[in-house]
Amino acid sequence: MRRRMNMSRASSNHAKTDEYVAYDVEFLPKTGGSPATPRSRRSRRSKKQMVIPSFVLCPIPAAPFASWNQTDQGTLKMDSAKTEQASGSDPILAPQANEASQLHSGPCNTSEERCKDISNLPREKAVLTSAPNVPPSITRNHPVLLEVPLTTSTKVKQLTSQYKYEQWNFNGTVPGPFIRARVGDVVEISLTNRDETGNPHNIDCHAIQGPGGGSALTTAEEGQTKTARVRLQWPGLYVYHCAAAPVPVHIANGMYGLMYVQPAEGDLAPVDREYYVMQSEFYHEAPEIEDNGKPSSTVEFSYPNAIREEPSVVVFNGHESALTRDKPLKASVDERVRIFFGNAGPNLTSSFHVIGSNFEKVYRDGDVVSPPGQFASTVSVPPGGSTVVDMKMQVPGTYTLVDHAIFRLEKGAVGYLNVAGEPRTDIYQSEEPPAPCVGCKLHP
Ligand SMILES: [Cu+2]
Repeated sequence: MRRRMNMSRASSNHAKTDEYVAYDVEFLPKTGGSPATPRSRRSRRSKKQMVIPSFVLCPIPAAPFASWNQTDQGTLKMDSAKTEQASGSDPILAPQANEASQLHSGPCNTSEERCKDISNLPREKAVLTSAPNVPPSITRNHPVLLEVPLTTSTKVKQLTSQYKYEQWNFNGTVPGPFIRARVGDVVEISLTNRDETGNPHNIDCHAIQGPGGGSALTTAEEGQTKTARVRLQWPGLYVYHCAAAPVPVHIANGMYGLMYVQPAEGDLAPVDREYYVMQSEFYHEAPEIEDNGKPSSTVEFSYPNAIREEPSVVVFNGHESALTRDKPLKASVDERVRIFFGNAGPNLTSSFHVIGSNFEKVYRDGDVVSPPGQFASTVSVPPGGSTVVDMKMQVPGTYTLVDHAIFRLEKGAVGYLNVAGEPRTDIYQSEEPPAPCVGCKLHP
């Protein structure tokens, strides 16, 4: 079943009808089933019926490259025949003069000329890494057209030691790939939707300036590829996520990742190791009882639990054992470790802490321009937010990544950083050998 809904009629706040375009309500299932898990194969088997409130529909106007003029009534009206030239930018954060000349090699007064200008940039393929790995620092001193191919699909993964869950993903992983770029780059995002359940997907990146953060340009139906070019103007660590309707469901199912935009000049000081860690929650129903009378090993998304903000699972890097059994972080004594940390939420604020260490530097909110905080122990990271922390590892052993809202440990929010090296009895000693408590998840 395919229905179109005019958003101006969907909300009483939108009095006029011609300022908003029609939207496909693609999440509605073809043949009954749960609207909260659109066109999911598992959802079609579910007996539960859920209703999505109208506020989760995506209110993002289309055609963001066109001009939008304010009417006498104060609403926005699209004028596709006109575009405006970019206004002046901050000389500290923007590309330097020689780089700017590469971006704008001549008069650039129309959209067509600006596009031509972008196409003159040298092309480069982005190095994309899956968590916990981070692409190497960018050393070039000029902007490029940076190719970022993204593919969306679904995959049933072992979410906890008990349950599997069908995650929705970018490039086959949750979280999606770490994207590293540089201020001045024009990122060419090509989003190919290979989700066989029929859901549309897109990308809203918090580094992107423009309506919807790129989502209106990249919404791709099953089998489609959508391409957008976006100029990165400001440095920082930014969350990206899918923003196809219903947005909360796409995020809750795993569609998010991080983009780090290096400053054009003066990137963060080099460290020995850089890691990518992303916290998120999953909301699932109790397992259904199979025909054999046993509970299913696969659980399904729970809209009621999500709207009550009561997650079943809180994890780092997409599943319970991502940073414990599967791939603990590693370092050696005297090394500096940097963690690019993101919180996808969708609901909980993280109190990120590494037990036994201390953040020698903390770039709060992913702000790498302001002076960092120093020697902080716990940093608050909201949903959709990020932070960068640097640690100097001094004593060998296992350090534990947690959300210091510590009961979340029982929901899976734990990761390990194993540090090798010689003991440092000058700063950490006892006459007794270390004796971690039995069964402790925090101090293995
Ligand atoms: Cu999506």
